[in-house]
Amino acid sequence: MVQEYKLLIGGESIDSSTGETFDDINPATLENLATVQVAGIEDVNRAVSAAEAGFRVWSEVPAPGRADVLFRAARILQERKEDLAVLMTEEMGKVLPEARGDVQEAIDITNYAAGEGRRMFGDTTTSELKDKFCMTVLRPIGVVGMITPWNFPIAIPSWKIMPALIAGNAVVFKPSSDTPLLAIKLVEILMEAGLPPGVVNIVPGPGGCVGKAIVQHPRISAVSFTGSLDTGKWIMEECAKTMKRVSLELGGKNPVIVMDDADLELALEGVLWGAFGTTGQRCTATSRLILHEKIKDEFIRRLVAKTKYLRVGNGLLPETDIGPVINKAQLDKIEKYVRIGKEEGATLLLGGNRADPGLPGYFFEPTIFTDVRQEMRIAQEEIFGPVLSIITVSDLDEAIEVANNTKYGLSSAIYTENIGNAFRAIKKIEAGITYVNAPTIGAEVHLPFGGIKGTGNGFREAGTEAIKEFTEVKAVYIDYSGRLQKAQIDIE
Ligand code: UN1
Repeated sequence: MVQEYKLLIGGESIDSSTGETFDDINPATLENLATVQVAGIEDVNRAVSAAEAGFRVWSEVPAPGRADVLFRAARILQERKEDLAVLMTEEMGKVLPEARGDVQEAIDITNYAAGEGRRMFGDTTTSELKDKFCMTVLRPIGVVGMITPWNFPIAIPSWKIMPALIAGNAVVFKPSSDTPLLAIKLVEILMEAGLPPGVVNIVPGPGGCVGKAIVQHPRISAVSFTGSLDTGKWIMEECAKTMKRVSLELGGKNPVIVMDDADLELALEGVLWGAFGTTGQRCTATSRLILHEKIKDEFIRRLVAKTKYLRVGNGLLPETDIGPVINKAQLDKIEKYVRIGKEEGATLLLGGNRADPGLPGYFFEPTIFTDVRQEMRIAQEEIFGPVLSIITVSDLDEAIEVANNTKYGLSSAIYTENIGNAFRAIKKIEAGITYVNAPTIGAEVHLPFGGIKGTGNGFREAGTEAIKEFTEVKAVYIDYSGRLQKAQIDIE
């Protein structure tokens, strides 16, 4: 018997108004893990009302008290890490060690955000007038809408929810329909840790209905979204109509530059992990390899040899390196890009086909194209699968020019043993993240995460920046002179 999950609104599991459900499918085995009720517009309204009630209670809890709830939640996440990781591999497909990493990232951001409960500093500063005190304080925004993807089923919701909570906000949360279970487990853990009812509410369902209702809701004050550039643009336009704050994280076309002075073995390991880890389904995945011409032939030969050893299969098996892609639509999209790459004249060096590990799920071979020119679609568009495009350059300036020739700007990396090259890349690459001698994936939770150009709209997640994402700053002036003092006029 497959379990049916209801909506979580006002601290209770309640039936949706639509009477519809969707299946939660294991992408490796195509087994149905659960059915989940689909929320409707009426349910989003109910969730917003519950969140408003939750906000009134939660925003009055002193921040260190809010932190206690988060610290407890982090402990429960830690206790259930293995169970959650196994469930994640079943629900989303990533290999078990990576699923453990995803849960660990949630634990880390929960602890980090909880720590902010005793920080969340404002500034004190001087005044141009006598006996006047000036400072800033942070206030919560109110009810925040969150729309999250499937590729980090617990880490990305945690990046958004935990900082929002420590700052005193309430949440209406639409998880990806590919990974609703991990989202539900996360919110259940928060409630078990003592989160008052209504502070986080879950409304699963399609973006076109539930996501839209969140984005357009007049009583939601901010939206935080991770997903595609097109959807992000639409959300930003819609949020303008109700003057919502919106923070966007919209993917990338992340380059790694390998210079002729690089430690090639180190670079090989980094490229393999960056391109094919998580089956290439990270916003930060390495999708363009920019190779210095002097080491090109040798590097490609060694890369192809190593990639051939990667085993595609069920992420629960210890021998698997690459799990399935998330669903049929994604598999079709990857196939389409392989076709496009061939038509554009790139050379398919390896892979390019569906893989068959003896399971009915959605598997694709690790795929490498070379002779890629920077204007080709496979060098410009986000594929979100195990496909790597190699572009050859003759020096660092050209490498940086190629790296920057994209509408995105999330992650980037350079492999070099030359400190000058490293610093020039740090200075010139247009991206929110640059790694030196490390792959494009692997951001840590206490640093800001996000990007420029088509990747985002200026906000950053994680780190202290996350507090800015979910707070309003107020300037406070306290005049204790006992008389009217006019700024800009009564100055001495
Ligand atoms: C994402 O792919 O959207 O830096 C997030 C990384 C992970 C997070 C990726 N810590 O690759």
